[in-house]
Amino acid sequence: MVRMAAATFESLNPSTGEVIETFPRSTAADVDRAVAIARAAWEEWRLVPAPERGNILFRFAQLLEQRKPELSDLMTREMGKVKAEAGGDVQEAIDMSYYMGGEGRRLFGHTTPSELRDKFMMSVRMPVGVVGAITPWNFPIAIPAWKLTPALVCGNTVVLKPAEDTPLLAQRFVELLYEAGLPEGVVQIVHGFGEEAGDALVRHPDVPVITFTGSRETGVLVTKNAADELKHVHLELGGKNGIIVMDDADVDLAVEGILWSAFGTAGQRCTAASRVIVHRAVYEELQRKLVAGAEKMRIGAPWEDDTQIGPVINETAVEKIHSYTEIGKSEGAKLLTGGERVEGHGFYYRPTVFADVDAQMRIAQEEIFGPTTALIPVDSFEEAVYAANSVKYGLSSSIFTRDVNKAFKAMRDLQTGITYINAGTTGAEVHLPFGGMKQTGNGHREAGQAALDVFTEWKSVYVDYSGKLQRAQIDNVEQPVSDT
Ligand code: UN1
Repeated sequence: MVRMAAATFESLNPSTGEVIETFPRSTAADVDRAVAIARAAWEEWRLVPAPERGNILFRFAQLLEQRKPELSDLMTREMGKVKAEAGGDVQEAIDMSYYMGGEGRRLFGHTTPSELRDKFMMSVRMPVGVVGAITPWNFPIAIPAWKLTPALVCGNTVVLKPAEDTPLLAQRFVELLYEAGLPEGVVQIVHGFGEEAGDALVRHPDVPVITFTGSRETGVLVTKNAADELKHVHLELGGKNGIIVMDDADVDLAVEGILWSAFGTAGQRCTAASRVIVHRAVYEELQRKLVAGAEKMRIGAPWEDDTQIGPVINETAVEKIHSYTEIGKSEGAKLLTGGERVEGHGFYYRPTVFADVDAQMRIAQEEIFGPTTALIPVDSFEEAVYAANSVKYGLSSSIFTRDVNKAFKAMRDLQTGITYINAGTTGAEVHLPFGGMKQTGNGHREAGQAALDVFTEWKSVYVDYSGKLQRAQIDNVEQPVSDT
């Protein structure tokens, strides 16, 4: 573990503002040391049989299961997620660790016949080297698992730079990996800030893979700064996810889905429903029920059993969310409820609903990352799909309808990496690809089999056992007869 930096920073409890723990602020020199250790460890780790690497992940999953109560409790304090959701976050890491542990006995490649006699062909996945993983605070256990477990089972070593808001959870995560039997040096952690430790990792010549989850703006910087070394860059960026509610929808079910997707995790999911595109035939009814539901949600300390909405991550987040309330008002949208911080300790913001929003307004275009959602009225299915697609992001989408034809058209036409039918925009499971189209990413996916592509290089192997030189594309093809 790299703990050599002189400067420090504090991790705060977002409900109270109290200091949880002080962490070293890693520098470029710390990153250098961490990479050197991970690079040296790679020489041996890449040779450990993949099923053995998978067994370590199974033990890690078991340890996460045992420690789920204490990790969830710590998450309510360091990140502010409410209890049930904190449990879900840890569970997602457990699921992913079991899933990727199983990959140790798969990691399938292909075999295929050769065009030549007595020749064998196959493709295999090879580890790439040291992976630089930069993770966000909003899923402080799940997302490190999404990135580290596939990286490790594929035979890579890792330098992890967790978000500066949740360093203690990341530290615990890495400790548990070692407790599970990970050999020394295979995972290194550096702490601190993107401009310092993060950037040093992104530019480091001995880190051929960068996996980053965070904002679109930082994703662009990561891409540029990794370009000189032509790294593999995997990006999981923002969303402006829309729920479509059609005139034939079960409105009560839709309202439940919206409340959960828009205000769960205080709206701080990249999959959060920050837009609701509503057919005018149900617009009044939906507004009424949604506002009633939002105003009933219990705001409070996240570690208390009945709290539904906890704090947002820090003061900067409260200010950003509130600035969008002001933007929405100035754009002429109608504030139905919320729109203010909760007075007292901590970083709390009320669930906020804007109505009469035009799809082009800034509150309908830009990622707010807080408990704010925008209702956009439409007159038809076609208009709804057009509005849903009118953003630069493409992570998640959903439609509430009882019409199977509309459901299938939506599955085809919504330009997002994830589409839900009759459910909100959140709740992805670990064994399907997770990620977005358009500017939510750069074409890669986490989770499921797709994640393996980020952390491996394909190698194609040809074995000729004919005992003679055989030239593909030539010796087995009849040559044209020349006239001369
Ligand atoms: C994120 O917000 O970065 O589908 C991830 C979901 C969760 C993961 C969200 N399983 O909402």
